[in-house]
Amino acid sequence: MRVNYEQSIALASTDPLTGVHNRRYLDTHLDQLLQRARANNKPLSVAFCDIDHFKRLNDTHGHAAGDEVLIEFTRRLIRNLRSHDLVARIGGEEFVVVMPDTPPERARRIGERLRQKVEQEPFAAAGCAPIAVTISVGVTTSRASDNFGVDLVKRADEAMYQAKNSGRNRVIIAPARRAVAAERSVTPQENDG
Ligand code: GH3
Ligand code: MG
Ligand code: MG
Repeated sequence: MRVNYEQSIALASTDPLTGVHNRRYLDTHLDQLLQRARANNKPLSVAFCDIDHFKRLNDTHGHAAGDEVLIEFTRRLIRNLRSHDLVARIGGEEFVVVMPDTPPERARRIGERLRQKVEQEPFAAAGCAPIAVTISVGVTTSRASDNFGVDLVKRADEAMYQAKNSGRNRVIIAPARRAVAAERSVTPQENDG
């Protein structure tokens, strides 16, 4: 009975197509990862990856080929990440990678490596010629002002959207902070003086 219970928990938190975590798993674990990072005074980074023109890929090669691309893409993600990084499929062709103990520059390099690993080698799908695939990636690192894990995901998503707008197949780092927030952050020091 215990095994069945654990199996059903695992199923409820796993994406059936790719075998990585699903959005529900991410939602229930990300806050904890952020709190732990904070308690240990370590940076937590998030990469939001979205496959470029995936609808067109489906239209051109068929939905089954699209599924194969999703599976192979997940393999490449996992192969190029550490075992304690968290990978979740949160939408059709949208994946979130959570990287504990990862400062901004390393997060950028990892995002760039993932982008290259997708672009460099075309994807195989049954009955299709090799398929060229690219991804757009948004990257961010935890800040003192982040209260919830979703704050990081939202910022990484916005950076990913910038990557789409600036031509796709690229990695964009979320800007340091908004101008208004920057102004506010100097106010207490001015008051101190
Ligand atoms: P962009 O470059 O702006 O990201 O464009 P896009 O076409 O990748 O994005 P859009 O959101 O327009 O399309 C996503 C497509 O993903 C549409 C949907 O049919 C497809 N999709 C969603 N889930 C699955 C799935 O499980 N399998 C397959 N094969 N396709 C899926
Ligand atoms: Mg897409
Ligand atoms: Mg998308």
